[in-house]
Amino acid sequence: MSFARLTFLSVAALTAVHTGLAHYTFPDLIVNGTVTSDWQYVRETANHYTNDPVTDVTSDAIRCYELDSTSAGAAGIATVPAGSTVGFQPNIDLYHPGYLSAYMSPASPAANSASAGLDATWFKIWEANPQYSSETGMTFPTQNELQFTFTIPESTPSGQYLLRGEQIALHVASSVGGAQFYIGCAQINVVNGGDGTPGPTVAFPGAYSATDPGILINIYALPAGYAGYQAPGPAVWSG
Ligand SMILES: *[C@@H]1O[C@H](CO)[C@@H](O)[C@H](O)[C@H]1NC(C)=O
Ligand SMILES: [Cu+2]
Repeated sequence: MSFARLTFLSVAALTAVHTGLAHYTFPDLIVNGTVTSDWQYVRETANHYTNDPVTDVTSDAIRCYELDSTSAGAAGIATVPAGSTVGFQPNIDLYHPGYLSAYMSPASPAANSASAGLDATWFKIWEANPQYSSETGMTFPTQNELQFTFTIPESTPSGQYLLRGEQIALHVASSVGGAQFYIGCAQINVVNGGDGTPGPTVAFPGAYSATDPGILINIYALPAGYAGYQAPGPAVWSG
C-alpha cells in the first residue's frame, strides 16, 4: 500500500468520525430558480428535529419518511412546468459521500393526499453516481454542496405527482443496514407536460434490497478489479 493511499484512508476514517452526527433533511424544494421555504412543498419528515437517516429499506419510511399522517395535507402543491429544473436544498451541506437520485410517482387523488404513491408507481428521473477509477478511487457527486438539481423530463404527462429526492450515504455502508437514506418528497403539479410513458416503475418499500451492491458497499476497501458503482433501483426514465 502506497503512502498516498494510506493518507487517503486515514483522512477518510477521520472524516467519518468527525461527521458522524452530520445528518440532514431535505426541507426545501427548488423550483423556478427559487429555494422555497422549509416544508412548504416537501412533506415534513420524521427526522425534522434529529436529522437521522432511514436505514431499513423494507420500512414504509423509505418512501417519503413523513412525520405523521398529517404531513401530506400540511404541505402545499407546487406548480412545475415540464422540462424545467427543480431540486432540493438540505438544511446543511451534503457532508456524506453517496449516491443521489430523484423519483416521481403520479399522485391520486392528489399530491397532498396521504394515499398517493403507495403502489408500484415510482419511476426514476435522475441519478448521480459515484465515479470510480483505479487511479483516484471513488469520487462522490455533490459532496459538501448545498443543493442538488435536475430536470423534470419534458414528456412527463401533466398532472399531480410526488417528487422524491434521495441521497444514499455510503460512509458506513459496509454492513447490512449501514447505508443511510436521506429522503424528501415534494408535492408538485406538472403543467405543460407531454405524452411520454414513464417507467419502469417500482414501489417503496420494494425497490431496494439491503444487499444491493450499491447499498452494501465498503467504499474504503473496494475489491480488486472493481468495475464501478452499480446504482440500486430501476433505470432512469429520460422522457
Ligand atoms: C413556476 O413558474 C410557472 C410559470 O412558468 C408558474 O406557473 C408556477 O406557479 C411557478 N411555480 C412556483 C412554485 O412558483
Ligand atoms: Cu449523517
